[in-house]
Amino acid sequence: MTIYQNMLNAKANAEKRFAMLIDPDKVRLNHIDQIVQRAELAGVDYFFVGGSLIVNNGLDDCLSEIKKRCSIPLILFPGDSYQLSYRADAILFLSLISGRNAELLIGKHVITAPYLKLSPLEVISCGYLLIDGGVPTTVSYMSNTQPIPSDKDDIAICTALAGEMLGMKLMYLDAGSGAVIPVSESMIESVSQATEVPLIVGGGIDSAEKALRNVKAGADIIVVGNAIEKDPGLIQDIADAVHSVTPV
Ligand code: 1GP
Repeated sequence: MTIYQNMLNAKANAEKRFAMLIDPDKVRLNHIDQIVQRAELAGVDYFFVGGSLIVNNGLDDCLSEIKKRCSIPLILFPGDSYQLSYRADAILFLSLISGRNAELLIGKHVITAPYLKLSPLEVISCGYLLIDGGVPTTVSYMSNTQPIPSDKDDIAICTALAGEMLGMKLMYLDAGSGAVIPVSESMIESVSQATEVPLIVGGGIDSAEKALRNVKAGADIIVVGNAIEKDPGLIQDIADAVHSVTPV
């Protein structure tokens, strides 16, 4: 079964998923054992691997080291077209639809499409909506785009709808890594009600309670990076919270 089909099945069954974000720059290869062990024990559903800016050359090694140790799917979450590797299982083919930077809407995609066509990676198109997280984030600076204001649910709805109509298979509401204000439950609820595709939510989620509120509001996949880098104990708590939502 493809990873995307797994996401669709989960959504159809009202099961929620937890994706742990690994920034290859921040993870130390000698800590990978520990991270993988915790993730497997907790029942983490996916690893998202990538970052808005990767300054070291550790992507391939990071993917190989994780892959050696577990079968949790590895999904590239690339900040740029150089963040590609055959060692992952799938790639979020992100189009930054909240912005008006043509390169990130279609330009980089044209360059990477032939590479992806030849690759074994499962390509999953994803409408990426950057939401104001209260602080200027790396993604906002690097993408040279303005985030959607955090209280403008209607803009998020219309943007996600347009992305879905253009054929994107996932929507990602992201307040950016380390956001002070995570995406509001009201925005999550509005977007999830307006669209059919699985909804990913991330950026600034730092507790099991917030993760739980987000899935209850309609998020299908919760992404957490920063908070679990600081406190790996949260991996289990957040996984339990996300998986505690059972079909009605
Ligand atoms: C960022 O959504 C991810 O793109 C995760 O953000 O690192 O703040 O958890 P955090």
